[in-house]
Amino acid sequence: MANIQLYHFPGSPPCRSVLMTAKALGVPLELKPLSSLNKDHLSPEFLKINPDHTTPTIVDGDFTLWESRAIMRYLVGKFGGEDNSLYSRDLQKRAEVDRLLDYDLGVFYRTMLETLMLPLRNKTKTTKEQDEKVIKAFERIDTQVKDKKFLTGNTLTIADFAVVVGFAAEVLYPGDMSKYPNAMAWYKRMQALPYYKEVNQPFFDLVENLKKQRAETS
Ligand SMILES: N[C@@H](CCC(=O)N[C@@H](CS)C(=O)NCC(=O)O)C(=O)O
Repeated sequence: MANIQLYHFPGSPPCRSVLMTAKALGVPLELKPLSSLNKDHLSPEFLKINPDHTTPTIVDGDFTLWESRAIMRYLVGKFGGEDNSLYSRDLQKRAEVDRLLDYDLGVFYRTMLETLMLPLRNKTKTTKEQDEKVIKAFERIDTQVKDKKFLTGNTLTIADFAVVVGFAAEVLYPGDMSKYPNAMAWYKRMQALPYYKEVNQPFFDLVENLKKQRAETS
């Protein structure tokens, strides 16, 4: 059986959550890196695959799927066996994971993107309202992992993968992360996963490059 192909921007947060899911499941993916700089995602070939032109996108034979959270669910469903704690079949456990995935899509990731990542890329300043949002988002995660190893309990789930890729933008946060000790303990646990560094390093390399560029032009 041919490997699933993953179209990705190296370092991209939603691509990293999919890559960590594949690693956790031991599923090899055929990586198809795209360059956002060269606008590969807007090429006629890629638009035929994904008219929304977003990465991550997977191609599994004649089936194509995009949206990172949908891809994570698909991979666990396809390769996770009878019941996999990454996305349990238990209705309530699954509902809790879904709640966090929805919160991440609607609030958390968006806050990290708009308040920490995009200002670095676009060389813009954040508003007071955005600064308040980011504090609330960190507080939310801190409360969520209080007395737990992972976001929904003591087992790792795809919600942890979804949230941690946005949380990693804390490296850009000028405030004091020691105010969120539960969240930071969880983040350390995530960083200790055997595949964490390999998958996430390209993001930190991108951040370093952008910081350098910003320093040179300011
Ligand atoms: N909600 C989507 C977001 C995907 C997304 O916006 N990916 C960015 C890269 S981080 C992208 O492909 N941007 C190019 C574009 O939207 O044209 C997901 O989780 O997969």
